[in-house]
Amino acid sequence: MTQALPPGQRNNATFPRLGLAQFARRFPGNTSRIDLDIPGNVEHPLHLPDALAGLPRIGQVSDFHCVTMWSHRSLRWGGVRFTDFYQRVVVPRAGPRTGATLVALRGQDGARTGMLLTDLLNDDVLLADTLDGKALSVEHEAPLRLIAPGHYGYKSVKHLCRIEFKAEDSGYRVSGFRFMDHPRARVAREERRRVAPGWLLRYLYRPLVAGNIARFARALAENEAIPKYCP
Ligand SMILES: Nc1nc2c(c(=O)[nH]1)N[C@H]1C(S)=C(S)[C@@H](COP(=O)(O)O)O[C@H]1N2
Ligand SMILES: [Mo]
Repeated sequence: MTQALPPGQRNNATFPRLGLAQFARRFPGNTSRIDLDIPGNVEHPLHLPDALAGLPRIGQVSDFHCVTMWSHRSLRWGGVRFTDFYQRVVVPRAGPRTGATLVALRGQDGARTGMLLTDLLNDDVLLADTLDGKALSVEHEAPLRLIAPGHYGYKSVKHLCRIEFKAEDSGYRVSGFRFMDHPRARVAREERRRVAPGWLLRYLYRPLVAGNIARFARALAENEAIPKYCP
């Protein structure tokens, strides 16, 4: 659902490609088939080719909030609710062990973060494979991304390829510095990072955004200029 802008956020007319600088030039190797690995604290680790096949699909309009202060409103995603994927695939087939309530997420570009299972089971958290009715592009997330609208954008892992279940006290590795990842990162509470109050970080991020957006756009344009040979 589209709502008023949360604290500290500003409206951004476009939806730029973005992330930590080290991911600007990393692109997913597989953009056609949705393959997911489900390892960790489960009875049966799974490798799922075509992981969303047969699951109920939904469309959702939601706002996207990057921790560096910009928000883009009313994105039209399509995909499968994480909670449906969890109840219909993970529980019966992987069998998460008692206490596996932390989830480490990984993208094909190597990006990593984690979320609490209870946050992932919110109704508005999606495994999204379409935007505006079209298959996801390399620009934004192909072939699959997480969408967690109530959490800062760095939880919405692009090119999602691994969902690992862990015990809550075991922690997870993050991209970049640990202090830059908040375990929950709820937008409404301005949980931008693990340290420092969210409002203080506003002044740190604001000057960095334009340069980072330009870096990601340049990397994408250069990647698109490379001829791709199909066997
Ligand atoms: N795999 C991966 N996921 C990622 C990132 C990334 O660099 N790699 N960046 C995160 C950040 S900081 C943001 S704001 C959003 C940006 O998504 P977009 O490029 O589709 O706008 O993706 C998030 N998920
Ligand atoms: Mo971000």
